[in-house]
Amino acid sequence: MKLRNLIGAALCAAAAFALTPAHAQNYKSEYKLSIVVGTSFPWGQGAVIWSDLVRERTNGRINIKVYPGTSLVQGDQTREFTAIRQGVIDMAVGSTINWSPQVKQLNLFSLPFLMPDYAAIDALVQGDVGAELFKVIEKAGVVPLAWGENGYRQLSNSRHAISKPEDLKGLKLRVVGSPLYIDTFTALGANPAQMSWADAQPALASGAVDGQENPLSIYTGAKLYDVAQKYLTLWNYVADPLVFVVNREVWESWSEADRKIVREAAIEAGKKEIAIARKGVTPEDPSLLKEIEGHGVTVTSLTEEQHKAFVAVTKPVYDKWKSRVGEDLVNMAEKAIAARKK
Ligand code: X2X
Repeated sequence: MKLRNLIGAALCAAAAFALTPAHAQNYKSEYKLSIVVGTSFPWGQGAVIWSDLVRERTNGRINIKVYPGTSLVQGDQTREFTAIRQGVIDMAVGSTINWSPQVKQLNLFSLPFLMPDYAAIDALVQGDVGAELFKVIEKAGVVPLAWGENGYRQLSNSRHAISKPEDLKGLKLRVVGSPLYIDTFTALGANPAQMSWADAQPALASGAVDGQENPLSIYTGAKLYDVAQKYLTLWNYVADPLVFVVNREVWESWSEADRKIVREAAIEAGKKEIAIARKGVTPEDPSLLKEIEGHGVTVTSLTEEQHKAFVAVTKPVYDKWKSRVGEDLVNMAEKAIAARKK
């Protein structure tokens, strides 16, 4: 009787072992996914969609937890890429701006007035330029899977309406962590200060800085109109795509089948996230702009002449950074934009 029980237990254990894929032993119980903003923002929603799809389709083998506020690097978003490479962060949906200190080619999207419309952004990320940048990211030690979008970055401030470069004179503006932004705003006569998003919000609230630049989804999501940011200029001067990535060792620890699931889920989540990010900010659907105006914000759109003035003043910055980003890559981007389907 005893012996039979023992044999039965041994058989059960053997069966259970056979059912457990060999690789599952190397899987972590949780994968940490980093984002800068909260999960209510389009960016955060993209991360949640990705995580949920992966958990569902792997039957929980790959269990992702989203960490907002770049908390895994104490809010210092310019250290995020290094932390992914080193394995402090397993996965991320990250902005090209925040990773550009380590991957200089990602400054491409921050070249002032490179991308005139959404079709131009699409022509870059969904075309040869996007593929080339994925090679660069891969070479830097991180596995890129899909593109998303933070969005066109618009200018807000607490002082006055801005419709020409002279209006920026002396304004203290918070910018993100790429030296290209310091160059752009210095050329415009402003006084740019580099700080993390975590530090930016109290700095705006206290009036330590006069203004900032961010996509409208971030402006409204963070309620910047409540911290005196009552003047908003729509100038579409740059847009930052997001990239869905995985740490290389983590990627290699997964089975072929699971990698396919994670990649496909990233592409699906990226597409959905881009649609969410573009909602309410187009001429066809200006609902978000209407909401902003409802908060007593003065929204300034530029005439063609006014737009040209900003392009002219920032042209030397474009030229300087064209060579830093890489002439060949920027030429490829300019060609792709010229040939885009509108
Ligand atoms: O810090 C910013 O401005 C933000 C949230 O847009 C990025 O992470 C690039």
